[in-house]
Amino acid sequence: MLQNPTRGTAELSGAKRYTITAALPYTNGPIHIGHLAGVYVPSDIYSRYLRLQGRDVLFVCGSDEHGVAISMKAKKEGITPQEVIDKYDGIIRKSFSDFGISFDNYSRTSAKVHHDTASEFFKTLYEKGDFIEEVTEQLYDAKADQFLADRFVVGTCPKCGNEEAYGDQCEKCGSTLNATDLINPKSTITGETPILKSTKHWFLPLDRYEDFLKEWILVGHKNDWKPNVYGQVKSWIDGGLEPRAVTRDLDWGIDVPLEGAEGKKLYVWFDAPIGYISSSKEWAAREGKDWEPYWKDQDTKLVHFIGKDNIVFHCIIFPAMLKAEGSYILPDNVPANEFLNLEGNKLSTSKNWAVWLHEYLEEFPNQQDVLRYALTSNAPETKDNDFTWKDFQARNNNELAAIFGNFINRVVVLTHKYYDGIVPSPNEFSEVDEATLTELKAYPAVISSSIERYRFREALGEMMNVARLGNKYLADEEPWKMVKTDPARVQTQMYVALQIAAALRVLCEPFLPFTAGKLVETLRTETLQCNVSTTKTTWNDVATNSDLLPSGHQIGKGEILFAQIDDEQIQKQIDKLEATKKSNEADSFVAFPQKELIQFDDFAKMDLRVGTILEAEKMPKANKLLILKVDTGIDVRTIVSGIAESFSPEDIVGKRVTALVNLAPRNLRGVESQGMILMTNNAEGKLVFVNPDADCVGNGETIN
Ligand code: B3M
Ligand code: ZN
Repeated sequence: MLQNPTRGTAELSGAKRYTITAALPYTNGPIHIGHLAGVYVPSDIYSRYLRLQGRDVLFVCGSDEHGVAISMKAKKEGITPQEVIDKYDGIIRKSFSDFGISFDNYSRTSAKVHHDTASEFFKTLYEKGDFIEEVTEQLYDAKADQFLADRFVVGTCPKCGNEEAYGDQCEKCGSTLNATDLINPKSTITGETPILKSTKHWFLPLDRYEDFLKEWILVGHKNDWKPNVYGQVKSWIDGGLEPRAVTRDLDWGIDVPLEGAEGKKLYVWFDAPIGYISSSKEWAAREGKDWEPYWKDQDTKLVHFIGKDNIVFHCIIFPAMLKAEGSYILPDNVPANEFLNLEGNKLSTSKNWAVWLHEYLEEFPNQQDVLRYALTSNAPETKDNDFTWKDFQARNNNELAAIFGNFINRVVVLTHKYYDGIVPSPNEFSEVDEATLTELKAYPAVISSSIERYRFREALGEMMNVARLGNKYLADEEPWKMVKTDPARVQTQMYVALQIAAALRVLCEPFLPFTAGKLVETLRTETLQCNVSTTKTTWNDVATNSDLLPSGHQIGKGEILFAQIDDEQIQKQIDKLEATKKSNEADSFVAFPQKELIQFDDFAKMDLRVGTILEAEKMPKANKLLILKVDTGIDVRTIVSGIAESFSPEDIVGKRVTALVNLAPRNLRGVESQGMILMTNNAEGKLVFVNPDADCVGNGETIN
């Protein structure tokens, strides 16, 4: 709750316009909650908020359709890269639009405008002499007849020891790498160890930008960039920067626009960030605007929303490219988020450990705002966080429904009950009324202050405090108790409560746009003239206008904003993940390689008998061993078997087994074991008995 209304001193920057970018998703799979929480919801909150402030905003994104991630997916699915990008570009676009991510433009890097823009950019740098052209030895897969760049090669990161680092980056420590830096590299195409082969490439000499980067980031942004971002960048700069190849020997991507570079493509991380610029150009062409001020005017504030694995590209490589080109502005901030986990494990597209947005909407139709809310409340702003279905349920039931929905519902129902839905005229305000309205007016600045410092969880909490303020006001005032005895007082109370509802409709919009839309209908605020220049109430109207819903205004009936989510719905999602976990465990089982050949005589030496387990008990002080009494058909003997972690004694008494009876006896913890029970692993990797009771019985011929 607002303790100190003066803390809402948002230092609004003096920018004339804002260019906001959200990381371009690779079109090699659909979008999941990690993407939404890390990048798209925060950037959307920020953009919507600025628009409500009346600022000039350009919010762009697009599909990242080049790079090895796409080629690999195409190989895996047996389709062309073009088919891959068309499929996922469609799915991703739909998810963004379904979740209300309010891009001004969503482009694709396969678009002509992007190929042209990226080629031009490269040529400009080339002509200015900003590249080093060099023949070097690069990793090459002789079997696949291909150079191994980026995700085509994995190996051990020389910086942190992660064994699954890619040829261009270690996702664990965030370092950028050259493929030849990897220890123990392996081709992801064939599994082969690569050889070295000479090839010509163009390198961006990052070392030449060290001084500029130090001055610009380490000095200039020491206090306003998030500590996680600043810290990472500082450690790379302090560690020394090296030239980075910006071209590749690949067959999918943008052609290197130079003579003598046939067959070579631009490195995906060279072209992808330029995608922000080409998306802006596409927008400008459609809207009849000029894109250049959004990228070149010093009065523009450029903000990149990304996940932490993209920091180096947005804080070092892209700025160095922009600086080299010379006519562009640099990002004012790069508020990268940490990662979101799911039920305690890392989100993973390949392991299907994810909540996919398109699947979520099948299970929770029209409940986009619930997910947006749950993800923002728990956003990984300063550290990795965990999404759990139980938390999601609690956020909906105990917060959205119990606080926000409950307040709006009470106000709307009572207004209809007492006044047929017409906002009553207030009488004299009490001290409580005055204090409540004053507190309400302070909230826009409080929430602004959090949003402008990229603290979206905090901002969301303050927005919910407005609903709490409303609930508390109604609970303390209890208009329902005095409506008969003091109707004049109730008019004032309901008027105050309606002002809080109208403020919420504006203040919730960045976070809960669908709910805001419903409130526009319920409160019919679009019919009001609160601000001279617009028919829509803006952010600042909440702070300055005492009469957001004037007396005499007719409101609508409304609907329940947030339905309860019951245990059964949640259990279904938990079960689904449990099933994924089981299937992953089965898939990750790797069969032992075959042992070396033996001769028939070796095999014939074994005396195998079908036996029955008569008794079984645990070996004292041994976790793995069971002592079995086995009837082998020739005698009853003791066999010690290392199966105690997979079977309990009571489950196996009476079981028929295959026993090797002529194995030399061995003493195991003081018990003589006279043979061995045959066991093996089934397809799921579980230990099973070699079962003599097969359904299929042979025809009696001897095998020889
Ligand atoms: N596609 C990486 C990613 O999805 C990349 C972002 C590009 S932003 C210019 O993590
Ligand atoms: Zn690493």
